[in-house]
Amino acid sequence: MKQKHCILIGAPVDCGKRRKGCVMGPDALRTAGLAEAICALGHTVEDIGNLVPDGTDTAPHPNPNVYALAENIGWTKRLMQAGPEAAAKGMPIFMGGDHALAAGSVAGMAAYAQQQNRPFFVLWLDAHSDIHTPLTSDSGNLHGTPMGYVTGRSGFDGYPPLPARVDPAQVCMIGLRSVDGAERAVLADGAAQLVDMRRIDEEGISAPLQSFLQQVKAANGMLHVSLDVDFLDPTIAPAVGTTVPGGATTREGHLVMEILSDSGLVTSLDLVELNPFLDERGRTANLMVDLTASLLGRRIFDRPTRSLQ
Ligand code: 6HN
Ligand code: MN
Ligand code: MN
Ligand code: MN
Repeated sequence: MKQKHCILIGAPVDCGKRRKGCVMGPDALRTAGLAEAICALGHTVEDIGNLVPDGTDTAPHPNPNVYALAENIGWTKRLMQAGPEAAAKGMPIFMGGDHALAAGSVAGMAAYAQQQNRPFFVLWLDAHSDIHTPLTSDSGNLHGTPMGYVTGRSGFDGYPPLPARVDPAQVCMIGLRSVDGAERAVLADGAAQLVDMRRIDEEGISAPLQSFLQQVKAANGMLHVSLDVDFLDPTIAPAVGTTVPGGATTREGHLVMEILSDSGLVTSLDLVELNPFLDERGRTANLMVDLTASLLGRRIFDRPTRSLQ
């Protein structure tokens, strides 16, 4: 594949939910050898270190369950700025940190695509749709809201205005198996492409992904991939606070990444929700690194093998 310059952005966001540990995510990905794995594929890597959130004050929120609103807004502002800066130099890889970081990473990359006059697409690999607003979230955990923010839902008072709204028709979510009632209600308009685990079981993971990528390619779009650890089955990826049984297998995960790699369409990536405190001897961190390597061109064989006729 074409050589890339990858910019690793440490985003130790741990305020998107109450259970602590994602603060260690960027360092676990470093320890698992993310930069080395990317370099071994012939790309160049620049690790800009860990960012800190902007300072923000907020008034009390009408939903009393909302957790750490000011810190979440501060991270959103910081990452919204960091993404386009990195994108001007190479391919941003946001090392989370929990999924609240995607409010900033996705909004920033959408703004960058708009500057480039290119349509913007998001592939959301997750057990969850994360399309709540702070008002509809029962848990009050804002890692359940980044999709709501970037698609322009109301209820994000105090957040920075969106420079470019993400069109739900340009979003594909794969791996869904835990979607709350209020989320089903917004997704019911059918705009976003929703690939739940049943569909993956029945049709395979390749066909729905390929059809989404056709859409990206035809539009000459930029594509942001947001990979939540809980997209994967908890038996292979235990290091996440929101495990849901029945997730993607090791091969389904790699196949998605290999197909993305072949497409050459991915322009930015989130690696989120890794909680190293919950890991077993680094296996989840290692798997996230291996999946990133597949996305960046690692192959079992150089050319696809074909079965004998
Ligand atoms: N994640 N829907 C649940 C909630 O609390 O709103 C779970 C959110 C999970 C968030 O996957 O990043
Ligand atoms: Mn998520
Ligand atoms: Mn999730
Ligand atoms: Mn399955």
